[in-house]
Amino acid sequence: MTESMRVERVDVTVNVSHPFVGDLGVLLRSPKGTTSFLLWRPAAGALSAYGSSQNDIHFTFDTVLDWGEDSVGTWQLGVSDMVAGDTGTLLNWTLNLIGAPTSPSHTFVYTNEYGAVSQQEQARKVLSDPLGSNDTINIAALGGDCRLDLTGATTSLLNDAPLTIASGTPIRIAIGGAANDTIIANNLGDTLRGNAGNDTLIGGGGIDSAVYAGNRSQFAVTKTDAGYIVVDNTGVEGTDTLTNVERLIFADAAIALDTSNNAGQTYRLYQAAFNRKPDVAGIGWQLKAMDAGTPLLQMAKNFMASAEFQSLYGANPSTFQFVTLLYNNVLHRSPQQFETDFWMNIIDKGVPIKQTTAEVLMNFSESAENQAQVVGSIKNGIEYHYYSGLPVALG
Ligand SMILES: [Ca+2]
Ligand SMILES: [Ca+2]
Repeated sequence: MTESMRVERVDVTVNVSHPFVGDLGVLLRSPKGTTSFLLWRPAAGALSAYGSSQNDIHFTFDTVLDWGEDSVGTWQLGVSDMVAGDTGTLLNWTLNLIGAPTSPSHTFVYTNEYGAVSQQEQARKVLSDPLGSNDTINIAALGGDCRLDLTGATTSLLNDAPLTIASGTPIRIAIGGAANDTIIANNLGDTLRGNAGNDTLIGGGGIDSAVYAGNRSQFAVTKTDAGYIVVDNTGVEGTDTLTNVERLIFADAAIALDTSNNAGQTYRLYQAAFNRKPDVAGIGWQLKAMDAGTPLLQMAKNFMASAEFQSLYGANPSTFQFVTLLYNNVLHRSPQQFETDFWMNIIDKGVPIKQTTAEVLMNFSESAENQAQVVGSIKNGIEYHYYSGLPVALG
């Protein structure tokens, strides 16, 4: 299922030919993993060990166990025959999802009037949007120092007026004001824009980005023990202090700071698979997929299927050739005999453990030897092309 909706009820029509349905169980598994038992050995129980002797099932079941789940992903139907003897066939089945459109995103804009208005209308002092998604809070019009705690753990301040952002409000984008702001991200992976002033941007879980209006060349980025200091040399966007922020997005370039995690792994895999530095467009695309949850192993498989990989390794190399080329291309040396023997045993014989060639490529990529070769190139961040929009996983 590729279309997104918030599921309320699921109707499943099943058409099974079987001479003894009392043997059968039918269950549905949602993309999130919820299992609904639609049918379980009908009429079997205290009165009958065998269950119903009726023929065939052609019936529409419904379940509400998936209420509130997103529809996107693979829905699986399982039919099991728990008694030997009679056999049957699943002729066909259909799935009908009943629900509501996925919750919309909202933008909450605050101005300098908030203080006076919230004094008169107490309800305005709480920002809550439990049914929203990918919300934005925009305080760009505010002139005083502000504090935004997107987690809701502490009180936010708009100029001097308190605002509580209710825990669970799904803000993904926070836009600061003209003065010195503190913005604390939630765990959704947020985009934080401090705007003018000396801002403190504190990341949370997920991939957090700090966004600047100016070009990369006008900023000085310095690593500290706690994070990074980003100074706008033109003065327009101030001197910002960043903690736990993984990405810097300037008008003309983006820099990934997470060299120990997604960005570093993606860079190393490029270097390992293709024996070259990644191009900014290519790594930007792969990084977006990885941020969306594409596993490194899947990325290794995708890289191995590419024409560029096959031009380096041949379309169908022997295991010996493959391992030798890995040493040449990734580690830039010739393997010793014991090293080729070690990997050939793993790939061909499963000794001491079985690994596929993609797993071996991934292991070379993440090996201490490759990390040491690559660290000099990435320690100050990795430039990539920023593709806008929320991340999408690659299969
Ligand atoms: Ca600011
Ligand atoms: Ca700033």
